[in-house]
Amino acid sequence: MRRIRANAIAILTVAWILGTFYYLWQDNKPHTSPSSASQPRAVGIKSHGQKSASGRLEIHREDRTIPLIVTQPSRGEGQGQLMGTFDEKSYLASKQLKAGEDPYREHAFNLQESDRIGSERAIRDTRHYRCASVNFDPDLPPTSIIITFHNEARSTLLRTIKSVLTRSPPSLIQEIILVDDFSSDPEDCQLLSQIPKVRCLRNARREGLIRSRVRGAGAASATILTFLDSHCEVNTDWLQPMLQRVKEDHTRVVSPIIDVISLDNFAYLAASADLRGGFDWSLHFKWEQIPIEQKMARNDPTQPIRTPVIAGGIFVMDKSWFNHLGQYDTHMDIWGGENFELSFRVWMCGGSLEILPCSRVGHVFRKRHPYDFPEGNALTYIKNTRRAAEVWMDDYKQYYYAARPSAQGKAFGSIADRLALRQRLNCHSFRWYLENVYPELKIPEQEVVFSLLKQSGLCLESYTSDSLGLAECKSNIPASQKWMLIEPQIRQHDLCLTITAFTTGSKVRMEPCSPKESRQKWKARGPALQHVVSGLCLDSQPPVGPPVITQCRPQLASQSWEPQLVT
Ligand code: LR7
Ligand code: MN
Repeated sequence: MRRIRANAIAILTVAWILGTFYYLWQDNKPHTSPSSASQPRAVGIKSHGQKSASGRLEIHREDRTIPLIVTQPSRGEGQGQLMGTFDEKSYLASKQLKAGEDPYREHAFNLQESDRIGSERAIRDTRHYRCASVNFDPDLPPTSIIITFHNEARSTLLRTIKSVLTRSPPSLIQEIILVDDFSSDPEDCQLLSQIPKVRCLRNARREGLIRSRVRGAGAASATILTFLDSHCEVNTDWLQPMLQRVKEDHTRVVSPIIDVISLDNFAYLAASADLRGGFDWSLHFKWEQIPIEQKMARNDPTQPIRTPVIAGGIFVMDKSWFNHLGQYDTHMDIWGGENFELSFRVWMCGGSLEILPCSRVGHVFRKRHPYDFPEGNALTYIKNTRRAAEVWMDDYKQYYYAARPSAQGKAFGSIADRLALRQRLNCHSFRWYLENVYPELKIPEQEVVFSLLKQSGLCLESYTSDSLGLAECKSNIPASQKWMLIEPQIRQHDLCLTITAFTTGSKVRMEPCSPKESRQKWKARGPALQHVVSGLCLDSQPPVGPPVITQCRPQLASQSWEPQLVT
């Protein structure tokens, strides 16, 4: 009897243990990739990090259980092979923080923490669990990784490089090109070239990230370029989804979801998978929710997300497509604006931009720039964004100037070569971009100001499109006497004051407005209205029949047009 009881207890115990294992295995299944099924799990935190409109980082946390996947060096590559003769300890030791030194001072993040956590650590696989079962072509093309930096901390730079080497299939990394943008210590870069595949280019003077990237891209030997900031940490299988999309269509420019590495404690936090890149009219980048219709249509969370703009620092692009589209605007300095210029150009000239949710890369978001801007931060940002607006935004640039009045009158250099590029590539208009790529960007309500155009007590009036002339100013002002003076156009609804030829004596009539029509461009010259291209002025002579354009003599009564606001 006792034996039977003992047996029963033993059987029950075994069944309980098996049951517990089965339960755990079931629970584990949907979250865990086949390669990581044997890895430990732990409680983690899911968070959403984004830069707010004010440029501050906002982190929203939501406690949740997420599998911890310890990402190991790729199979077959030992540490020794990966790092070659590079001596990590001495590289890091020579730049240790001194006792009592402010750990945020030099890099605007907590250097002490970055140094402490080491160059290699376990981070959570922050992808949706379905990403682990997505398949990629076995023959994806290798890529050149380009990292530009100016006075980056050694520990963050090394972590960026090491995570690339340990978390990418080695065959896909052709090389890592470091462009040292004239950092104070040339050894920051030089010593790293002891790591196999790592090359170091040093600028002879400070160029800024835009020209540095162009230099790096020029030196790249792979057919695909991958750009990274110098304080990143790539996550499990980050590279394959991006190479796959670019391999399938070389005009795609793709970005990962950019996870947040805390600038205080260097915790790796998952960003929301429902965000895309957007901006406001002042050309300030912001993360925004995917529009609700698109969100509803997304039944597969591994699908790419179309994005109007990319954040700028982390993306993959075919090298010949990068060259074909004109690389970057190399007249942009130091930092800022190049992501808009590239994004507008890619969309408007035949490509597309996507964020791939199955690719995750962590980035240390900071609240201030830790480096100097030789021309000043504000002026540089204005110069760069003004160039982007002037080349790509057509008449919509007026909203940029309205949102950033300080940009008016600031020098931005010649844009002739970029305009020629746009012409040569036969790119779409900015209006096309707004209608097809970013219809959610609200066009500001135009403050319509009407004005009378008075001459010797009479008012300019349009009767029909062909018939204009001076008439008695009516107290109950008719639409035919109200003019909108929106430089360079003189409008009535969608009709514009248009010259019929460029020679003196040519008649003036009303024609449908078109932003490109040079016959409709006017500017004020004293009391006169001068046609920009011909240089001739609006003249009410002959008094009968439509006005004409004649040699400018603003002192003539027949060329004097006094605007009077209609209130
Ligand atoms: O003079 C310089 N030379 C450089 O090489 C100044 C900077 N740099 C390097 C710098 O070391 C870093 O590697 O350029 C890179 C970007 O500079 P950060 O990290 O100081 O700026 P950021 O993270 O705010 O930059 C974001 O916006 C920039 C606009 O010009 C670039 O597009 C950055 O690449 C971009 N970073 C990202 O998109 C990562 C995600 C952040 C967001 C949003
Ligand atoms: Mn950065």
